[in-house]
Amino acid sequence: MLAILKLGGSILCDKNTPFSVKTDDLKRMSLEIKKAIEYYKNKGEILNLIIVHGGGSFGHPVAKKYIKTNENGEKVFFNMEKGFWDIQNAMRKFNNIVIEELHQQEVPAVSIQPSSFILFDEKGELHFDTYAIEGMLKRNLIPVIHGDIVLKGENNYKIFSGDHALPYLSKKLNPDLSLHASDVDGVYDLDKKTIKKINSDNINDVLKCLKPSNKQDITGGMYLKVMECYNLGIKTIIFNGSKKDNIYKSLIGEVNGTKIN
Ligand code: IP8
Repeated sequence: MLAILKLGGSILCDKNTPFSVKTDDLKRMSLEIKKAIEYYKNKGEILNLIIVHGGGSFGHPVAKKYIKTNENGEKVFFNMEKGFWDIQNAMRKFNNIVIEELHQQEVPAVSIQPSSFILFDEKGELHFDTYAIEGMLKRNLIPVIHGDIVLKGENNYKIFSGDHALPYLSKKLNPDLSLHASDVDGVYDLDKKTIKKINSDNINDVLKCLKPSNKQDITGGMYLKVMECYNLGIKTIIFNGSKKDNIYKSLIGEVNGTKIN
């Protein structure tokens, strides 16, 4: 059983306060992950798991300091001799906190730092070698990869979002479960009801309901989540990871939310 689970930054952090972790929630989610590992073990199966987490109140506020709007109205990075490390460092700290808590619950998590080996080429194509990740999975380690700053093209930079990582890994590794834990019940329609399914029949209507990300985030919020998966043809579910037991339920294939396929 292979699952890829993205823990959105908003369920791990208070986005209004830089460098704040919701420690009780992180503990609960780690316990639920442990419980899912035990569930499969009791059935004589192994849960191979990749965890992806967002930038939360670490990556976003720090990256914002190094982005400005140029004379053509485009958002560009500046002062990256300092900024690359600043963003990398903030995400390393956050990733350490997440992994330490997983280890408190005896989840064998290990770190994957995107800024060291992932990049976008000039055309925006992602270059992401998963050989080490696959080797870790074979050894029953749980790679924990995160949103980060990465290189782009000849001399640019780009934010690599957890919402790039999940669809990319899902396309490449074809998991049994591809899971997006967010702080809402799924994708809402204009009446705030959860849309059960997104597919080619309703994608145009859904697009009218998608709002850009909240003001603290520099990446694309629900729009990026839906479109990255939809465009790559990934079957995934967006669900509320803030609700008790939902992380566990998602890992055993029993959570409610919005299914994309
Ligand atoms: O929260 C953003 O990752 P995301 C990462 O998954 C940084 O979009 C460094 C802001």
